[in-house]
Amino acid sequence: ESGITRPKGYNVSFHCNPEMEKHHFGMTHPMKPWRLTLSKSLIYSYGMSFAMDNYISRAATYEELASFHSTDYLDFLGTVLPEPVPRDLENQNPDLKFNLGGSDCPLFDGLYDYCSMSAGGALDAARKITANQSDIAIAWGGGLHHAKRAEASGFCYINDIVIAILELLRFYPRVLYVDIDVHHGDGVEEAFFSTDRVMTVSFHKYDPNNFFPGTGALDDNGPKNEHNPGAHHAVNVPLNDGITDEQYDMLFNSIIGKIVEKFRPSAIALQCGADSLAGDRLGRFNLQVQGHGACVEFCKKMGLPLVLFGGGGYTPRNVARAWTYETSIAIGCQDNISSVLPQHTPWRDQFRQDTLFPTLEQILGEPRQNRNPQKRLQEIVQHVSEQLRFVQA
Ligand code: V1P
Ligand code: CA
Ligand code: ZN
Repeated sequence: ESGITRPKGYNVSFHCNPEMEKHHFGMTHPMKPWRLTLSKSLIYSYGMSFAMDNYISRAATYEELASFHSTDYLDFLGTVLPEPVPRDLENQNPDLKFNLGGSDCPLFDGLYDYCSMSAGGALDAARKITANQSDIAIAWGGGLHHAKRAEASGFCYINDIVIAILELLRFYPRVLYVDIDVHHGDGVEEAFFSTDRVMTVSFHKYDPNNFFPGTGALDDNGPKNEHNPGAHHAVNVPLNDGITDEQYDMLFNSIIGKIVEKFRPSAIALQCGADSLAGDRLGRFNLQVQGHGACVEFCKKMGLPLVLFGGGGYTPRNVARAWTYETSIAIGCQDNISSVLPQHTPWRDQFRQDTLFPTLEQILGEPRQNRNPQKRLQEIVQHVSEQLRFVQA
């Protein structure tokens, strides 16, 4: 009835955990796990579950988390209790252990469960890929790219992406990591700084003084000292406010195209942080659902095993639109779904407009000024091309 059919000989798996979505970071915190429920309900309303293998993912085990994280950190994460009084930005605790308990990474009820469920979904997705049972595996509950080996950072406690890529590396010689969250994918970049088996690419808003996390300059390409094989294997695409679909598409296709040609990855891990969309509560770009989705489409066209992760995204209605459209691209039904939201969509009023593709005007009223001159974007492409001369498959 919906016109959504299962693609023949092509498998998409969808990994989620409804328990994860029930956790709360605190009233004023921008990260809302509920956006996953909203996304899923839109995806199901379109009938897409009939065209994928749907899995309730398990929680990752302690041992699985320890494939990347230090046991000191995991032990502390497993025992900390929620704070009686939530902190605000002015009320920072000076003796935070592992950066836990500040305003960015608060201690909330069920924190350890939330983290292990996020990582469990990402790992399940990676394992469906390595078992050759999925061509694309989707884990919208993952994508928490800032977490470090022994430190929480920027709403991220456990780096599910690093854990999933480590799993991919057991089967594939080279993995390409691509990150379209508006923030720099610093945790994933750092985790693979000393290997040439993972190339990391992050597109992000860059302003060392005024935008989190402040890293990811164009010439930060991995430590070049001590014959590090990982040198030149970190690509950073620093951008300014207001970048548009057209510009982003040009950059993405040209950069990822060149990298796939040179690095010859055996699989792609794509972090689809939806805070790069126009109208995001924390983001600064002018991307629309179409432009964000074009990145997923481009990666799919490379014809390699693909894992899709979530990530940031602080205006839930836009997050749900983007991840729904991107799920349809994974299945290959993007041209068959209606741009009008299904009549029976739960929380339909949350979406304000009844379209999957609101215009910039509908999203923002006045679009954000574009501070990305074409000349600068050309320089970025040029820098990456030169960097790739040091990279070989
Ligand atoms: O700017 C900062 C820190 C706090 N200052 C000491 C510097 N933190 C940011 C963190 C953004 C994290 C993004 C995560 C992701 O990449 C992946 C899931 O999307 C921050 C911001 C901001 N506007 O950048 N924290 C908060 N806002 C915040 C606001 C209200 C309550 C708690 C945190
Ligand atoms: Ca990014
Ligand atoms: Zn982000």
